[in-house]
Amino acid sequence: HRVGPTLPVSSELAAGPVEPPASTVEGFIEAFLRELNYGQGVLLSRSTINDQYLALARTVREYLMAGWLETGALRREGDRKIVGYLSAEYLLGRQLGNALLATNLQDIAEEAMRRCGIDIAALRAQEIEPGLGNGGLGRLAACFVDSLATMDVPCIGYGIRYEYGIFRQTFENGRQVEVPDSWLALGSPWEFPHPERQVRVDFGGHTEKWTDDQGRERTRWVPGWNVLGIPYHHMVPGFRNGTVNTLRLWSAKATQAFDLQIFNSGDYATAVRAQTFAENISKVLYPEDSTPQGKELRLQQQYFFVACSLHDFIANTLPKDFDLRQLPERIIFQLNDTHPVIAIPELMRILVDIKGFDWDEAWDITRRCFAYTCHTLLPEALEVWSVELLGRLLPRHLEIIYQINELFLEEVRQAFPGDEMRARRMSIIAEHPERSVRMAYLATIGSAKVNGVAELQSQLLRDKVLPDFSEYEPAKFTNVTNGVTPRRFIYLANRRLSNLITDTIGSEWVTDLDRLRELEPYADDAGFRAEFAAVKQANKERLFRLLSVRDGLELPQHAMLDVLVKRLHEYKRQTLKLLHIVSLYEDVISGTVAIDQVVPRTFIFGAKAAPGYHLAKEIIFLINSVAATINADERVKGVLSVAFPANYNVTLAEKIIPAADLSEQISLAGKEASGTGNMKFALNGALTIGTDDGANVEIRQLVGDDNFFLFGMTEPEVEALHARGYNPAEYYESNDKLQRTINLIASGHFTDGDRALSAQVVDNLVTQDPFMVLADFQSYLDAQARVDAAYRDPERWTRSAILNVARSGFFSSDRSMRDYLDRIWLSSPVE
Ligand code: B1N
Repeated sequence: HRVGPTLPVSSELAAGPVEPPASTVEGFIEAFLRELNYGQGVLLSRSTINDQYLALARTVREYLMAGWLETGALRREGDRKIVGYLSAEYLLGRQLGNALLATNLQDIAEEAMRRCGIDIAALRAQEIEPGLGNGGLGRLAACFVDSLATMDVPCIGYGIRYEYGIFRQTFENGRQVEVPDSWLALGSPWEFPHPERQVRVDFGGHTEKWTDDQGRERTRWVPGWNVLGIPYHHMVPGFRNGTVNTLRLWSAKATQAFDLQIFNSGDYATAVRAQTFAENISKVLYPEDSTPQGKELRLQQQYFFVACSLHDFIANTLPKDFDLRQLPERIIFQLNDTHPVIAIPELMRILVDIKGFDWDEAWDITRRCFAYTCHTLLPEALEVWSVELLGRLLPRHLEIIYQINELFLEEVRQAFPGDEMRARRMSIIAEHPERSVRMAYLATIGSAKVNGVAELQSQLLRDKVLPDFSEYEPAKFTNVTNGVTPRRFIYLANRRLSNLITDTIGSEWVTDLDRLRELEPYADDAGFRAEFAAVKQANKERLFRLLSVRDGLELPQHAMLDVLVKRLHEYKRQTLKLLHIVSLYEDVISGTVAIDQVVPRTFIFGAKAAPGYHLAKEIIFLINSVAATINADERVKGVLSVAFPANYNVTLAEKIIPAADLSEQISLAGKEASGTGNMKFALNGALTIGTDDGANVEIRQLVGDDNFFLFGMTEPEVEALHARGYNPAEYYESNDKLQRTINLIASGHFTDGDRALSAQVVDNLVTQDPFMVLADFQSYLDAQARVDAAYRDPERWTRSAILNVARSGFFSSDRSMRDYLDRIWLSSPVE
């Protein structure tokens, strides 16, 4: 079971400091102490937890090193097509546990640490997760690179090494306060900087025409300023297969030009400010999930990492004499939403301006090198860049975009003579409210394939977001439903369930998740159900211990755990959950329902709001206010509890999800592109209460209606209601329970009598309610009543939970990767 594959580079590879076949506890201790003494420079007796964590991390990564070097050599020497995953976000989560899992060193490392007098759990807890993403989109990228390594598919993940990832959320008096995330502060043992492989990236300036020696008119870009990109490499280990792919994250550094200014200008302070300006590019992750702000620095980030990545691939990864006409046979750049779409004009610039290709040939190559994934349905989430900004920052790219547009619209006019409206609709350039570039259109025109991330969204993408384009090139459009990695989200996060599954059906499921089907018959086995329920209970107790230490929360041990964790956004409707909680509470305190008739529930929220999203922050405050009031009210003590632990992130998700009984997936139909939390919950044996939205649709189809609590309007019903004219006040007026619920909130009951503190959320619901919370309220309550009834029958509930696990194997990101390979990466491009 050696970790490395067969050694093509063995002649170059020194004997490992830890020989994997000799992976023994003694060997591990020796390697660990060597790292501690000679790497970290401390004696065990003097070492801090951080010293020990760093030494352990460096020990584990040594076991991956041979595989990494070999995988790299194989990729460079071979001629297999490589996936270049271009993503502005990677929400990786902690690395230590995953590296131990990939190398199968968990038990050895634990025992080795024990013999050194160290609790490995404390070292795990020392790691600050790299939070280089906002939510689902960034986590998806991390799951995808995990699956590609596990499937031994050549992949380089390209992204940005933000110095500060997603902010750390704290609460002060119930209000969100953002703290910078200094994830690098204590040292980061998982990254390998390569300053010698720096890449120069240009910005600004102007363009010029010139004539080459063949008499052809050419254009060159005369940039105004530049920065350097320094690559930091991360290992992406496959699951015990010896493959270790690479994640290459770029960090911005000022160039010599800035240093020279320091000497020449005499204005030292200005020159240093200029340097800071350059290095700002990779300073911080923009914390907006789904709503781009159109900020100049963000466009700089996008071009910065894309320019570095294309250069890196063409100049450093391909052989020196590579014929670029063959580029589409060697690379497919997958565009993770529109954030990296400036790569399309960048490749055109490289081919035409630098390599001297004719436009048509360059365009033919370019279109076959890119594929575009759209992750949204919200119109406000579609990125546009003002022509003014783009022209100032990237003048040559703007010219190229205009040229692409002109030629494309010529084609459209030929295909639809006289249909000028259509040509205008399909133009990459929007004229209103200001002249700007529609990045989703550029992505669609410049890619071989376009995909959505769940069946419903892919259909709506074709019908509503890009209808003219799907009519024009129907074969270009496809779907790949999202998935999640079973390694992190089952094996690592839920060891108890993993052991139960492996004891029952063997261990193949870890890399072949459809095998979970074999659990189906055990749903009817009372003994298995008891073991399954015991796993769930143990996971709850583990979570409660954590929340007690981490957040000072004391929660009842035996209530239904009802969980809503995801970014705070109106369309995700955290307020609908809040209305449900308040209605249950109101039933009790008004004497409508006796307390012993209430199914005990503990509600868990986890959500970060974008710092500038005012209403989202008001909703957070209201959730905290309701939580404080309900938790302090003796009338519902032990029956209704609300917990909102701060700073929901991957690490906390790994503890919460395995403990959940009920998964809340309650977005307004037609708004959530896919969701991926929904899949993680189902795979960990939670039942879903959800709308017909995103991947919920597919979850319900697979697990069956009996094992899923469906509620709410369908997408066509939502559309119809919009068309009729939605008036939330009608629902408020006509539904007594809704009225009492909202009135209790509006009365100031949860805000120390201060009505103003809940007014913004309440007014918005009653007068605007853009995501139709009130329209779905009754249906949601009815479904929650069905949840209660089901939960009252523990055998029935556990049976459903087991069937959720057994039937959710489809949602492995390994399956997503197979679909990308079949439908996009290895399929012949559309004509
Ligand atoms: O991408 C996830 C989906 O499962 C979610 O449904 C979807 O909301 C999410 C701009 C986004 N879409 N768009 C973003 C993130 C950051 C940003 O700056 C947009 N995130 C999603 C994975 O497919």
